[in-house]
Amino acid sequence: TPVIRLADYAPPPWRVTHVDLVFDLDAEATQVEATLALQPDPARPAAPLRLDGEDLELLDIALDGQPLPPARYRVDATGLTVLGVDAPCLLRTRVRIRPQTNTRLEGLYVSGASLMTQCEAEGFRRITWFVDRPDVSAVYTVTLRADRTKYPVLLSNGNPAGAGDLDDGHHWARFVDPHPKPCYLFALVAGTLGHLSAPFRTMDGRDVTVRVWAEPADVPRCRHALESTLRAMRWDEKRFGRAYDLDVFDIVAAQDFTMGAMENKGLNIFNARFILADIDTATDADFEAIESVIGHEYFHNWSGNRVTLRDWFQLSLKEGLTVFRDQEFTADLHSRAMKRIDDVRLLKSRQFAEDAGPLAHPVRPASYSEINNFYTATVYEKGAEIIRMLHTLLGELTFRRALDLYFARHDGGAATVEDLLDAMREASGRDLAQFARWYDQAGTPQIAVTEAFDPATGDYTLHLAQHTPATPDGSEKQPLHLPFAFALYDADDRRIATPPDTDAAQRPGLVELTAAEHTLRWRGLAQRPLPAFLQGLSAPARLRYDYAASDLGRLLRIESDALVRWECAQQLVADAVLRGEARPDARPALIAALGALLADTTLDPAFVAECVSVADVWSLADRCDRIDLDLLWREREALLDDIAAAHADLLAARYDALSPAALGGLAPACIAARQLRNVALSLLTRRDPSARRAEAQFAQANTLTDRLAALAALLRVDAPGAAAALAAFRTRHADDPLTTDKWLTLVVTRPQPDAVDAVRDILAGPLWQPRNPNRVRTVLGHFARNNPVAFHRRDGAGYALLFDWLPELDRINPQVAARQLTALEPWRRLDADRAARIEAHLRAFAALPLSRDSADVAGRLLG
Ligand code: B3K
Ligand code: ZN
Repeated sequence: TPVIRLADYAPPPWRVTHVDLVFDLDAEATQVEATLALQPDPARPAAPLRLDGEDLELLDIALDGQPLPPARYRVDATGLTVLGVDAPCLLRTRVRIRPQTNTRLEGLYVSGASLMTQCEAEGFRRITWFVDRPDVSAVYTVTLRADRTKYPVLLSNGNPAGAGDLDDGHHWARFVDPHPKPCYLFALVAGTLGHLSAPFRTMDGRDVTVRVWAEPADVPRCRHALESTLRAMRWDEKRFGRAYDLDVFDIVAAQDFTMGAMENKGLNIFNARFILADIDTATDADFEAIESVIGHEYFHNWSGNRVTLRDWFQLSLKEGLTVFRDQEFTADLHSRAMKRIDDVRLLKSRQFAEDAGPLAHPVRPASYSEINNFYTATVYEKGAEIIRMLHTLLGELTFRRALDLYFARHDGGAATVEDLLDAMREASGRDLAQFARWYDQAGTPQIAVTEAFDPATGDYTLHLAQHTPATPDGSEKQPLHLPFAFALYDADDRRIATPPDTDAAQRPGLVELTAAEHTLRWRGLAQRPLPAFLQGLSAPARLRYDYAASDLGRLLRIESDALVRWECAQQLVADAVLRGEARPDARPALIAALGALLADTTLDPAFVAECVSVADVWSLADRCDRIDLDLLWREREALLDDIAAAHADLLAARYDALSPAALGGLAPACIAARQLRNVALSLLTRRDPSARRAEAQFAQANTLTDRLAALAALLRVDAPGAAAALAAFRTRHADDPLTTDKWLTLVVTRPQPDAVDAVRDILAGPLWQPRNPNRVRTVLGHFARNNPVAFHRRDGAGYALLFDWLPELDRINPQVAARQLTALEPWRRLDADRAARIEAHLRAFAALPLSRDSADVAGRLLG
């Protein structure tokens, strides 16, 4: 397959400036008439006119109003070439496309009774011939025509510009989008949909109608999404000075959607799971995720749409920046400390692992064969960390000025990472040349800290050495420019304010590392201080510093930064599980620290819950060169048993005391209470084979959060009431696909080897819907990622289930299939037996005729 390289970028030889689209919509066969105003690049007048197009059936074609004879054009599998044109012209094509058979869910497809589109990254070429690249922006006029009964609601980007009836039961609606946009932001929706709406007046006085659309039965569950949208619109005005720019803003829920959501201009289309919520069908985490994804897609209106990308290599320019913006949105509205812990957990469990494995790539990759495989934790989450470091280096005010400059300068244009860094440099006067390496160098830097203390002189030195391990691209690693936050505590737990002597640039509590090594030196300290590093995770780096267990316990008590406190708990857990013999004091220190946290009712229960939740096996495995899965699982289970035993009374007391709040509604205090109470329940149930508490909670639960937590606890210990509870849950929610996915998740992640049989039964039954991405992610994705005991069963029965389905899934939806493969990322570090089984499957799979998506991932996994 051809490899596309960043170094080969060239501007488009032809541009489209205006687009007029007329759709005759029908699930079976839709006709698309496209009139494109085309302009050659004056610098390259002789370049052939080549348009991208896939799976299009040509009906007719005309140039400047004249039918084009066959000798003047050529159609092949990837596009259309028009011969003999070298001046601005109008090209009109009419094609037939088939939404019903479009199982890839790229381009125009059917979900339920609706028609809808997904064009990013390269789906528009499955709708009509076009210059399908992000640096070609055009103004669109779109006319939709469809059967009025089947498709009463018609939506597209921009402002409504007329609607009416046609003969024979059809109707039409027209939309004009005044903002030039690349075709990946095109969208249309046609269906029988209901909506909730609210008015919004922007800070510059524009009246906007905001609407959230869903299938009629689901409309009551759109309230939270609508309110989240209004919050996001207001917040972006306040925090970033960004206002909305159309008269309508529509968001549509789709049950069949390959990703989470899509920021199409003025018409966001969402996976229904990031829209639909009520207290009975969505968990507390779902509510928060919905608000965050709504924010994310809305924030793209500036970071992505008004300023878009020059090419797909710049993907993180919109994604990293927009993730940073959505993280700040949640942090400003809720608990900043808890949000950071959540984000760092995701970064470390997904992105650090990706950066350390066969799929590692720079935030801005140098090449790709399938761009859809680069919507990764690295591009998104590490990309957001890069923006966060810029925010740290520049400070809020300068950072905001830099972003204002970036938006003003590139509004309506297609930008690069350099453009963003230039704005940051100009607004701050800082040299960011070395900082730019973050975009092009793969791998997570490690910062090894060693210390020396001389009691005679009170001299204390910290030696900081950064090193980025090798990645599959074999590139040589350079030192990175990174903000390194730190604190020293004296014997009375007070922070030492004296700045160190160092050659590194510094400000209070932070040094900027630029060289491979730096030394920080203090003089005349009374005792060896206790250091804390990387507060708030000031850089996406791994810290190597050999803390004594007692110091971790102390830091967990005294440190002001919640993230570092949480990291101390994580380190104690890792030491107890992975280095139990070398570190016999880690376990008692952890248990004591957790006891102190559980006993302290002045702390945010959500924070205590985060500290008491023991990291999953993959997060622990991330710290190991070789992964002994069986040992990891056993040791982790033993630790959980020890914690449960040591704190049985405390956990029960907290459980009971938190119950009134936990049974309240959706207020933050109630959510936090449920979080800690459910961690307590899970531990308490380990010691109570009859699982009475879990059964009672299941029966009394008035939230999905509590019902699911109780059910999970019952299943984990195979409690006598587990089967009945599982059946009751199923009956209660049988009609709703999203809640059915929750139920299936519990079934496929039940940590018992015979969960394989349950997965096999599901795959043979009516709940298995391989064309629905959510269902595939639920059944195979959760099984492969979150059930190490069953999926990685020694006899290979788990792997066989995945690979039985992958070839078919790849024919249905390549993006979804390729994504499932990434669950095998750590395979080479597993024991020889497991690795050999997986390798055999991977090789057999890679030998099949595959999509570009799956061939690419399988190839890179095999290295
Ligand atoms: N930009 C979309 C993702 C599109 C994925 C294409 N395979 C959602 C987002 O990040 O906002
Ligand atoms: Zn995004």
